[in-house]
Amino acid sequence: MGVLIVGSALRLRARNWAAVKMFNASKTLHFSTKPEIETIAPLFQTVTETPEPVPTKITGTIPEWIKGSLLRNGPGRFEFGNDTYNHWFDGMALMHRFKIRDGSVTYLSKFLQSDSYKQNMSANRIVISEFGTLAMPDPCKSGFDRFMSKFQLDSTDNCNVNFVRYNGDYYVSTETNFIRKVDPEELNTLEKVDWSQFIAVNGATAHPHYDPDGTSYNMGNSYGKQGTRYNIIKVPAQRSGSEETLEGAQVICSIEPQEKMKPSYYHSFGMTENYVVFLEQPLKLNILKILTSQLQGKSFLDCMELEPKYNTVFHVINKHTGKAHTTHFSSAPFMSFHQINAYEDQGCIVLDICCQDDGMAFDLFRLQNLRKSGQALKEVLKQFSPAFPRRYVLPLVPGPGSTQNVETNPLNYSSATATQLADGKVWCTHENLYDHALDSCGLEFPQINYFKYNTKKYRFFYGCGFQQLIGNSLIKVDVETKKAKIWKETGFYPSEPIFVPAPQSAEEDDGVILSAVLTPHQDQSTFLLVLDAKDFTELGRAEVPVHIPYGFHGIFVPQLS
Ligand SMILES: *[C@@H]1O[C@H](CO)[C@@H](O)[C@H](O)[C@H]1NC(C)=O
Ligand SMILES: *[C@@H]1O[C@H](CO)[C@@H](O)[C@H](O)[C@H]1NC(C)=O
Ligand SMILES: CC(=O)N[C@H]1CO[C@H](CO)[C@@H](O)[C@@H]1O
Ligand SMILES: [Fe+2]
Repeated sequence: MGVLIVGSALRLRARNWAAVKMFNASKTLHFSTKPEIETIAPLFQTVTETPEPVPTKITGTIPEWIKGSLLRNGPGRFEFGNDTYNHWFDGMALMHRFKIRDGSVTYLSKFLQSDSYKQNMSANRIVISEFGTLAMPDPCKSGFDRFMSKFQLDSTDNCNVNFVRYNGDYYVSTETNFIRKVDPEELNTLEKVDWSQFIAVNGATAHPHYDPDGTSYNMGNSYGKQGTRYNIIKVPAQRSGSEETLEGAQVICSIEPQEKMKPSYYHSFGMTENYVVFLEQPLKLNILKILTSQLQGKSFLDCMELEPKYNTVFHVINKHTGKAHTTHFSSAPFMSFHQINAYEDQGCIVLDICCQDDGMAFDLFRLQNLRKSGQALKEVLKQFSPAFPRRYVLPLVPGPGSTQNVETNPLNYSSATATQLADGKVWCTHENLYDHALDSCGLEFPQINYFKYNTKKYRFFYGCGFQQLIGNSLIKVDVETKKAKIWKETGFYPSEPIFVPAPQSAEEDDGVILSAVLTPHQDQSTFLLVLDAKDFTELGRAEVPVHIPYGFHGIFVPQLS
């Protein structure tokens, strides 16, 4: 099997950019041994919404104790009139609800009524720039003026990435300064909220973290007079009764980028009980290019650059004091979109993340690539390098000062290294959190038993195996044994797995995994899959009578009554 041949080459895993080349070469081999690759184009086509709940056909059993809704977000419309978006990330936000009760499931979906969506609808063309698509410029304002006030030229409120919580309220989010409040029951669009009206940031990630009491943490850039800063944001668990959205939001720490005009792109960050861990990675936003982008006809995507001359730097910030830890931690350059979990143990931070040695992934996800078939699709797939789960260990207690290099990782269960160099800086190498089963697909969209094990020492994470640009398997990994359990069905593409704990669950993996499983085949059905999280066997599925485009992230909202 081609997969196994590639396997051994991948074990060498890229520690530097030279190794990446080898890695790509080996993948060519892998795909050329496969006979046919099916097109996933139908998973990137515009659909109509299903605003009234529709019943689903159940096979097997959906446990009666599951009470609540799986809410998912992702693009659902890719053109207006004769204008089409260029990039998958640009599609108009379509929100999905799989409501589970008494062993049955209903489905509904609604387009986010964002200003971006409504303006397009009425103009019948694309009027708001999205990530990879630049709308025609408004000649009345110079790009520079707008940039200084709002960073993005025409900042979008097309919040198509995730569902998030601030102050106890639900929002949908992308990465701009705008988030949209939504009603998690009916998926109606509520207030448009601008981060920059509350604190000095010009955006925030779609992956906040939550303390057990509901306090939210996030990160966002600011582009003020002092130059670019990375900021750590904290939002209280509840509003004090006032109607003000984002009430009490504050910036608890501001970090200066390595290079002022080239801050790094980041999509998420790590959080332990007491610290935030921020990866400053070599995927950079070129501010000068952004400033002149309208003149040059470039979108935000075109202003991102991979700069492998920079190492990846780990910033550790105390959540309570807002102070940065004094040790300088870095590693060979890599990129990460999603962190898996992070915790403190024996004076160290253990950081588990999905890592990529090739930062060009964004470009691959242009719609024209995703909609290819046959040989043309094979050519695109050759450029795709999966993300792999890795562990880094950052010891917070400095080692003894020495003129020699000293190994400072005290954890006997991790082969990650943290070498204190003569200048006091710490150089990190990772431990792989996977065995051969993941060699050909890697793992993305990582999830854990979040509310019990986030910031805690834990054993299991879940995710999608990515083999054809999108997830085509579901995976459970045991971080102690590195063994994986895999669910896969030919012709079906599962989305991000969400763990829902069983009532009074004692063990970490006592619960179910929910995943919306999609198909490009018109004669087959989308379904909500329910797996036993322990052994990864199917408990049941609910077939949905409509086709759904491939999306990003979601959450499970328990039913309160
Ligand atoms: C789309 O393009 C066609 C052909 O050029 C043109 O006739 C039509 O008016 C255009 N539609 C819109 C909504 O601009
Ligand atoms: C690893 O360290 C822990 C804590 O220090 C200790 O309890 C355990 O016995 C050690 N295990 C091995 C295999 O050395
Ligand atoms: C492509 C498309 O559906 N365009 C719509 C945009 O909005 C106008 C006005 O609401 C509609 O007439 C178009 O059909
Ligand atoms: Fe994400």
